[in-house]
Amino acid sequence: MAKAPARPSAPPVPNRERPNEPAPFQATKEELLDFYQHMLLIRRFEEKAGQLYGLGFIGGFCHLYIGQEAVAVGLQSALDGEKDSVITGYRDHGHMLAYGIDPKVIMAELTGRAAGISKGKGGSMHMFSTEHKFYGGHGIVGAQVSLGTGLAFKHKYSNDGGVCLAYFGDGAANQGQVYESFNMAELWKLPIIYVIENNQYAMGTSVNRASAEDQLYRRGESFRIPGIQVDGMDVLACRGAAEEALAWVRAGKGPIILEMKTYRYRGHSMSDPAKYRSRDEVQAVRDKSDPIEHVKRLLEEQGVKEDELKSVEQAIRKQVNEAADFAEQTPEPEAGELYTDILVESY
Ligand SMILES: Cc1ncc(C[n+]2csc(CCOP(=O)(O)OP(=O)(O)O)c2C)c(N)n1
Ligand SMILES: [Mg+2]
Repeated sequence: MAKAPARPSAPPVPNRERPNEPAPFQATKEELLDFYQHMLLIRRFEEKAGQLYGLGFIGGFCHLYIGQEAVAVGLQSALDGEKDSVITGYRDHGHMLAYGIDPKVIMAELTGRAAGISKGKGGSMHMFSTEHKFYGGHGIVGAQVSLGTGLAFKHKYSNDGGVCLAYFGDGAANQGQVYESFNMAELWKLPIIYVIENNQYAMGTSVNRASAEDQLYRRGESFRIPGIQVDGMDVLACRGAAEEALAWVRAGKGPIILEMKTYRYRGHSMSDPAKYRSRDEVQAVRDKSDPIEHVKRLLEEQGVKEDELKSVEQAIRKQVNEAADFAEQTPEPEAGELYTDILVESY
């Protein structure tokens, strides 16, 4: 067979600028305490939500964020609340709590009450707070990536200086619309941080079984989008990475990917029997890298006494119990609410 003529060699790839390797955030004692409080609030809130689900107070789906607390708390603590927007999937309670939104209105949303943040009509997966520029809460895997790209387009179009933080999972990272969004975002240098919360599983499928390229921070390479892999169990590493990514995007350099290596301790949702991994696997992660224990140790090293940490814990338990009582007692929406907040048009 005749040999194919040699192809002209490809032009050399020009040196492209890379983001700096993020340094861990240097937190003051007050900042560390603040991280600790937010993460512990998410943990206790989610435990309580799990209990209320078991008691039948919460219907439908309920996906808990236990184990992943450092990601939302670390990243969102770096945002400018006046300008920046956030969007995520259905595992969204933690992202709302990280904003400091009242746990009462989040819990009341879970129990489908009129006082809930989406008037009791969204439930666990569809929480919104436009006041905080938090655009959901989405049940369709990967949908938030293209919607988030739209939010970033809006930031750029109206020149408002904002950046969108679009979270999605390791499973969602295999969806087609993610890559259409990447292409457009890089082409138009949109101000967006794509945050892949790699919690190692998409329902019952481990990332290694589902992903040909399991180093997810590299998923933007063919679109020239840089990526950084981050220890998502370390809130200081998360915050440090957020600072670096925000500096990149705010400088007009376009999108960036953060792959947060994390782990979910509970099942995919409350109805997951979790037969695809062993208890030992979960326990080993808890023992070795629990994000809250990590910060607790740092606080102790800074001289914070056990009593002080105990009183933080007590205050949070009280806050969560009050949220649960409120969510059980406050009324359900009026039937007439079925006809509000809906779009009726012909196309
Ligand atoms: C388009 C679409 N396909 C499938 C599903 C069903 N589904 C819900 S969650 C999920 C797994 C997603 O996993 P991942 O992106 O890793 O997020 P995690 O649940 O781990 O946070 C799937 C397949 C869905 N909701 N939407
Ligand atoms: Mg996952």
